[in-house]
Amino acid sequence: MATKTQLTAQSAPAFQDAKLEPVAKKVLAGERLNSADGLALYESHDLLGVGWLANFVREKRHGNVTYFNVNRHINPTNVCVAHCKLCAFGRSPDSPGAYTFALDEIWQRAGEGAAEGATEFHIVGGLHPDLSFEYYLELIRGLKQRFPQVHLKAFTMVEVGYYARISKLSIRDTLLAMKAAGVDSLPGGGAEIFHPRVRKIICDHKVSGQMWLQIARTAHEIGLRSNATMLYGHIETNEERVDHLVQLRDSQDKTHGFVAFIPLAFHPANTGLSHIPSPTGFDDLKAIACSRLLLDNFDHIKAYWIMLTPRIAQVALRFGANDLDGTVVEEKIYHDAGATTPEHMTRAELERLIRAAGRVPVERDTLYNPVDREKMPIPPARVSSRSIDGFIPETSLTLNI
Ligand code: V47
Repeated sequence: MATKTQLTAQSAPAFQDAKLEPVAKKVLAGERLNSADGLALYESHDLLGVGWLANFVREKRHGNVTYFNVNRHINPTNVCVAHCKLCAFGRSPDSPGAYTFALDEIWQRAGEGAAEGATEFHIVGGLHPDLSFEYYLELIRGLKQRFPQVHLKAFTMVEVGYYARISKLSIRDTLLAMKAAGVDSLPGGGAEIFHPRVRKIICDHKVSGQMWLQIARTAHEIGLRSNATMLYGHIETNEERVDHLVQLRDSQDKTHGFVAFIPLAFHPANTGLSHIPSPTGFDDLKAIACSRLLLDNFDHIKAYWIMLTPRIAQVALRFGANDLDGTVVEEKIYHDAGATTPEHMTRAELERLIRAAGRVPVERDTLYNPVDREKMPIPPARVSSRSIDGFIPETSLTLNI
């Protein structure tokens, strides 16, 4: 059963870490934190103290409500010219395991998602050297035509930057063409850590941090909202994490275009950084809590269960997160990097995790409008009835390019 929200400034705990006291004062007074406060939070070992503060802010904003969505991830290709050290998903065109889906195959996979009641397709892929911008626009047009009821959250700022380059269009015109084709919003990937020192090592050939922010700003200006992420737990310092969050917050002050923030835990297996140990549970909960506290102008902080594990993601619902993300189905980016979580969670499983944390599950669409299944064309009984055990991968209709 969901507990009543009861955190008040008066019920603040005595912090084990005295450095948290001045930060707590600001949080309880609703004041904005500065970079030094952010650093104090990241450097503190008083995880329960940091978590209490994040939960205080979370409950003030959302009470007990916790969101999830019914979505499907689609990765059109894993062929990628960027060769980022952080990534285990991208392949050279002739490498074993390289794939590129034909458009028909993408639409067929999407059709299965739509039949299961997905309200969102989350579409990201590699930077393919031979696919034209027109392929991606056709992909989107085809999805919109076939599944007009499904929100298309497609292509990261990194992909947008690449399409602009190959099509010789400005960023704005690239985004306008995507929007005209049917893109509804953009996912938050590719942000990694904005600081150039880190980017040079983990993703040297990606757009710069400043370019990522500029593309997001342009998307927001033309009416496309987006998410934002931060990849943590590799070579970045606490200062660089705080810098990343503060830059996102500054950008949000200007556009108010970011919908949700998702801290992404680095998975080192099969990457060029496989010698780095995975982030710990402590790191994961700290990442959720610090983002909730520093990003005071972001409504939603997602605990993405695929990368956190369902157990940590559930606990994160009391450390600042108010969303578990979705049913997903077929996740490749983390699983190529050694994730051992399932690739699919049913709606019932997500609701159970949320309820067991004393929260109230609310199904949402991509923009956090509550979903009323009774009013949808898909009968509620069909929604996500398959569990991971019953999941049957389709035969591959891979296009060789
Ligand atoms: O951009 C790549 C990251 C991102 C690894 O917007 C890795 O709703 C960990 O952005 N270990 C893609 N992370 C995932 C993403 C996302 C996920 C869920 C929801 C949303 C949203 C966005 O994954 C990439 C990169 O930052 N990534 N490789 C790795 N080895």
